[in-house]
Amino acid sequence: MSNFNPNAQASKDSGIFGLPYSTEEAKLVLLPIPWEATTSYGGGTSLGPQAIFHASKQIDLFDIELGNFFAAGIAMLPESRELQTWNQQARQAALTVIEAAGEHSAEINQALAEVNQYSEKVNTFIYNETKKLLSEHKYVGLVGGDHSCAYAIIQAHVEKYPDMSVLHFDAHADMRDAYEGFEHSHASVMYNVLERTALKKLVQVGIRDFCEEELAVMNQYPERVKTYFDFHLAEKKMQGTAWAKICEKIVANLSTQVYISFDIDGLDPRFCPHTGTPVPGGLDFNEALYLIKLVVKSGRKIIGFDLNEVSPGMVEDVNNLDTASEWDANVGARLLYKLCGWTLQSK
Ligand SMILES: [Mn+2]
Repeated sequence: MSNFNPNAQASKDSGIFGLPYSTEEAKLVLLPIPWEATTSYGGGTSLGPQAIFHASKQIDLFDIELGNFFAAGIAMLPESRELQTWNQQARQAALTVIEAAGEHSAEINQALAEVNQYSEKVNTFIYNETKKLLSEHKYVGLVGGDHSCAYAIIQAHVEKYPDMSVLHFDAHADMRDAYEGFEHSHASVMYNVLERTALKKLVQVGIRDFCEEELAVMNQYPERVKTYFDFHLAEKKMQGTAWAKICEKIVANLSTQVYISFDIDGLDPRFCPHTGTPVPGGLDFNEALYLIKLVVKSGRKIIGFDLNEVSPGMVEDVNNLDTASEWDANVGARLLYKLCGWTLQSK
């Protein structure tokens, strides 16, 4: 590590972002979760962590806003083989359920129960890993995988930081109760957070795809949930309200400790064309970064985060991505780097 030159090209055996730190040395540890059992539309997000790791090596470490923050140490844990196996097995069972399209038989119910059991196992894995790292005074960032992975890391953080808020970037409200019968569907993650954790405040940004039932859930908790719908944000901007002013209002909802749950599809789909459920509209890359920066500039502390639903598309080998596929991971890696930076910079 003493010979590490941040301006040189990343070496082959380097860690995430080309950094030399071990998990023990790192102040911020990234937890890769290759999980997408309940993905309902486009697949591939279980390859997200590997693709982001691969793409992260091309990033210039110096950051004009954040300086050389990486010196605090950032490392990504290796992917769990066990998780990879669970993902494949649960995915097979989930396809049986999804293809049945709401029909029920003993076989389908059995498959559904199997998926739900695997989801519980994944949640337990994420919860235990997060608890362990938090007890070692590390910051934890989860790299998904589908958005269902966020549930257990949020739960672990709420236990440590009972007054924290969640800032949630997404195209979808994720307020469905057991979507397609899956208790831990990617489309249910914030429903589960509200129903099963003691989180006091959820602030959603960029939401533009949801059903009436989901809106009812959001309205059920007027004090706990504040949603900034994408159409409304876009309208404000078209009418001449500065994004900076809008961000000030959004940030004012947050308590002093902030956890960020970032579904990449909250961005305009041109930044994530292969993500599972893209929706037109959404935030510009720099708008999202400005909002995150303002959280810190307002004196708040980012205490953890997840980045989900980055997908290189259905590729066989993430070490041989074509340019079109690498784009999603490239954006994901750069967003991840900024999330790490603002987390390490905020006091
Ligand atoms: Mn989501």
